[in-house]
Amino acid sequence: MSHWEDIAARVEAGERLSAEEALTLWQQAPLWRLGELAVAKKRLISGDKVFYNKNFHLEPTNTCVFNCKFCSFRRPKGSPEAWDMSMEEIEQQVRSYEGKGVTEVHIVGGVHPEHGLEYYCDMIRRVKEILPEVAVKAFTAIELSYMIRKAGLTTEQGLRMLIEAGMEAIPGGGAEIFDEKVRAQICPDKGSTAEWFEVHRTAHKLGISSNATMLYGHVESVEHRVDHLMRLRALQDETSGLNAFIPLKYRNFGNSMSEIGEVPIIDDLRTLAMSRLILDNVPHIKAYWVMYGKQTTEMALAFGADDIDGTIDDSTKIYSMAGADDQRPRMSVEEMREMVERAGFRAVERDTHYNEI
Ligand code: V47
Repeated sequence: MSHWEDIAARVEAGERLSAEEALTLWQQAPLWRLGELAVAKKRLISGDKVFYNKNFHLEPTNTCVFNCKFCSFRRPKGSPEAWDMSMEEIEQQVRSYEGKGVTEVHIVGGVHPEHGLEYYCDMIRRVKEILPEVAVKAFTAIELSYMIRKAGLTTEQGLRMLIEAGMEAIPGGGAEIFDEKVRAQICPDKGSTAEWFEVHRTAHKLGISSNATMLYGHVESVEHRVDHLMRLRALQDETSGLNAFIPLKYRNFGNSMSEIGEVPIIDDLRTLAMSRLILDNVPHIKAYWVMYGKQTTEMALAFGADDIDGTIDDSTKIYSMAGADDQRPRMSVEEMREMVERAGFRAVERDTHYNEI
């Protein structure tokens, strides 16, 4: 097997990493060298730009038919901490963003046992009625697969209905770790890896772009992370439909895997850099500030990330419930711009499709 320095030189020459080479680089190269390689790759794609957007999340329910061990957000139906927003409550939240200049609403929640596809189409239509200029990036592949299957439709038929209602993009959640054995350990009853790929592949075929995530830092090995990224690279070779990849660090507060602890920041930075290097065909690597916290996000910009996500405006609870630093996450445009500029890049506002605003 080659030494990591030979592999690094080949990456610099523009060669694609094999799984074996990626593993060697991940495990053996010093952190500074991974940062150097990843920033060089990032600069070929997005130059000196780092993107942010003006967005908010809508989390209609935290009741879920699945019981993932890493999840701190889910509450069983009937629990005093469970919620299931009415359409009026949803409309009220959406109306509070009228005139605020947001360009995206990210809708995800638990997979509710009772709601059907029509309900979700209606939700999207109502959002679009209030904020017609805002892009709806909605539902993880796992939510989509469940609601479409329940309606007795094929993935293509179900996605067509949601697109018709106004869905414009699909977020990256639900990917967790694609290795089936690890998935069986951390989320045994959840929708499968095959379902995740079926939804994203079909969406891309219908002209809908999507993101992809990876939940790391729990029971998986570096080999599993490389495998996850390789599967995404193969999908992207086939469809070119992925906009961004988002590594999600396992946060351990308030869930049934808490005893595992959290990985150190060095692991976060190596994972970001290696994601950039392996996914040579995915344009954007997002350092989701809500999950990392602001300080790690700033560091992430020296390891190949070119997106920090958005204003959020205290509209998501997934990470605050899992122990993230910001219990009421929000960032002003000025704060995001300063963060990017302090790291030596140029802050650029983008829309959901990475058009510059
Ligand atoms: O799929 C749940 C993760 C995801 C925990 O596409 C956890 O732009 C860490 O996918 N520790 C949902 N992670 C969030 C998501 C996302 C976030 C931001 C932007 C985008 C995008 C997508 O959150 C889940 C799961 O992997 N998650 N619990 C936890 N304790």
